[in-house]
Amino acid sequence: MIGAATRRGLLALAIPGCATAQPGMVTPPAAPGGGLHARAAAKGLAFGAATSTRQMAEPDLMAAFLADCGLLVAEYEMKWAELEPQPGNRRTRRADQLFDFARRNGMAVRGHTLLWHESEPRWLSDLSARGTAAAMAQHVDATVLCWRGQVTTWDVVNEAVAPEDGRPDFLRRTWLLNRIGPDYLPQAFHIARAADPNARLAYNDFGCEHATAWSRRRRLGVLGLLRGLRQAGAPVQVLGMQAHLQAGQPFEASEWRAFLADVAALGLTIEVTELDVNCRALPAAAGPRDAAAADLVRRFLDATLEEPAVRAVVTWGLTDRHSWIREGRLPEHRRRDTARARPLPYDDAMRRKPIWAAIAAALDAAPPRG
Ligand code: 9MR
Repeated sequence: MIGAATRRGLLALAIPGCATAQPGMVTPPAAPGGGLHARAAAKGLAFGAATSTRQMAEPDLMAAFLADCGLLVAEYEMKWAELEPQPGNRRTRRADQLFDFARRNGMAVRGHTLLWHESEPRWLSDLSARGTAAAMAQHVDATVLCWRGQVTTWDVVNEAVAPEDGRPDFLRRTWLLNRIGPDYLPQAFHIARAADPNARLAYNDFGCEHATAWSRRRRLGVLGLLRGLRQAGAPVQVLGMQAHLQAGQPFEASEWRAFLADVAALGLTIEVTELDVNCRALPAAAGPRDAAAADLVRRFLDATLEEPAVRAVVTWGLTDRHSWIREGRLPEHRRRDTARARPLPYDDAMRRKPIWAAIAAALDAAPPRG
């Protein structure tokens, strides 16, 4: 199926769940040595990417997705504000489309994300402390039950650490924390576990990867949170590391490996969940920029995949055409020149970039999992 779909030229193949081919859309030629998921699977790993119902209307993108991904993550469709814009009025149509696509194409689905301060529905702020706790419990329970048996790993809580918020435990001062207290964290894990005994349950966070004082504080916060969850008997099994890498910032393999070993020593597995590269600090010319971004990805993945507890690599999108970095919502993503961000494995025309080759080479070099 993939071989036919990946011939260069107009995409003539109907991809389930996608619009028909449009003139000018090309698909990448089959990769010698296989797609990224095949290379990952050969080592006992999974490879996948975030995508969205919007992206499913682009056949050339979905052909690459089929060729490279064994794991699908919804970029926004499974977040609380999307699922329950009005209290009690749940809508799952868009997320279900992604599940259908994954099922038809034999892909696993990561659940992203049950609780995240940036995706809380607005109506939550009208609730009392008790109402907030009840709404949280209801949301986690209903969402996990809805796709019970269909999600390999759930990001139960996303980005709960923020040392800059000034708490001694480094927890982020979110609505849930302020209303319920730190106990909202173990509660969420227990509710998710009861709703699906077989899904793996993850804590997911960003900003831990670099050899900077900022990252080091974030790592302390994450380790503290994981230890606290374990002490509370919460069923956390996976640490998701987003890996929004920053070109120009130092990366030290030994320091990063020591952190991963600390996490593994807690009995957790690790998944790379949102890999991409912010190249704002790199020159505008695409050639050198892509080479430097790929070098960072290679060094990061080589160090990461040496840790046997690491089980999956997921990129936050597949093509530069669709990336949150291009949206430029964060000041640190905005370039001083007019060059557009190039954070992902494929370029705008769905040609494989050096980042793709770096991921492929790192997967090929990874020690096999037991
Ligand atoms: O990339 C996602 C963007 O399209 C959405 O509008 C946004 C809000 O749902 O979320 C973005 O994804 C975030 C992810 O869920 C958590 N880590 C940071 C990602 C970038 O903001």
